[in-house]
Amino acid sequence: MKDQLKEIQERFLKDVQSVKDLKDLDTIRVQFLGKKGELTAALKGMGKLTAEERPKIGKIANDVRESIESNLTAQKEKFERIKIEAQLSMETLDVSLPGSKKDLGKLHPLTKTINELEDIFLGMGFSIAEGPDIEWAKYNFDFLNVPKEHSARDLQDTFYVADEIVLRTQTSPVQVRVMEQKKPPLRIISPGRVYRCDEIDATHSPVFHQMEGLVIDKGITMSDLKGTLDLFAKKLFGEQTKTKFRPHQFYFTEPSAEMDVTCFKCGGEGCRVCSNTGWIEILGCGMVHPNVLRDCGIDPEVYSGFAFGMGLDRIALTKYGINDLRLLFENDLRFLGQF
Ligand code: 2NM
Repeated sequence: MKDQLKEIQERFLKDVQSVKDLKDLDTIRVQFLGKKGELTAALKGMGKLTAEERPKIGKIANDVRESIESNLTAQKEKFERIKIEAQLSMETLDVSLPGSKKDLGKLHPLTKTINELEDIFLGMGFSIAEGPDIEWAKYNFDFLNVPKEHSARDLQDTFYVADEIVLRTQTSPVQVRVMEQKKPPLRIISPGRVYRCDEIDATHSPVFHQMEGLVIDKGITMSDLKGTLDLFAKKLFGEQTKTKFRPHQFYFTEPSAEMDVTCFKCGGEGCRVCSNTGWIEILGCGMVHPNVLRDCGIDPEVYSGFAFGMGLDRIALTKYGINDLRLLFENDLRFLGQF
């Protein structure tokens, strides 16, 4: 029986050499140590031994079992290490390889323009006011001193949603709403989308963007208007920029003017950007009409104010040297990615 045990141990040592992986190893474990394994089968013969032989053979059997078990454990650790090493070498990161490029998002030139103008006016103490795109006709026209017979109110020029409801044609109704709700002093700008019945071409779109501004306090004069807007022009186009105010007419302001700035490209010499005039028209402005103040609940005997409005799309086109308004709305990333 002693020989039988030795033979099992030797055969195990020989067989285990051909084991190639953890699965083979488990098969061989079951074959030698399992319930129906070779060692178990051999030990069944123990009953036939004499009392003298039994402890000796028992010890040998235990030694054989322990030697097989420790061998199996060592093999198991070896195969697990090999597996991990193979995995590590496969998953090695080569930091010298070029990375995979990600496309970064960019701000739309119009958004950049709006942000820049907002920053300038926030820096001068203005706050931003917003209101609905779908607006009461009375806020869009009546409160702004636009007479009933004015052509701007026509179906030809304005999108009507219902009888007395329009898509706002300017952002002035936002300012009317603020004047109604808040007491002066007021210093606000209202950027936003506006709508007019226009055919689309290089300079027109039925949807475009405006920013209007309003300042109301005791003792506000045309000099405040000119000083504020001249400073704005210098911040937007550079210190060297000069401004020029030409008389104009709006229903909601009196007197009214349009402001031109010297061309930021040629400095006034005349070039493609300014159509050889040396000047670029930027905005309309004026002193808020007493009728507008009164209708909005502000006493024109106590308060006065100035207002202005500008087309953001046109300013974006000028600033970024774009020659067609439609490019701003077509969302072609090959175009928008350039700015
Ligand atoms: C412009 C030109 C001149 C203007 C007037 C007002 C209000 F509400 F105070 F009457 N808001 N915006 C205004 C004045 C707008 O846009 C070319």
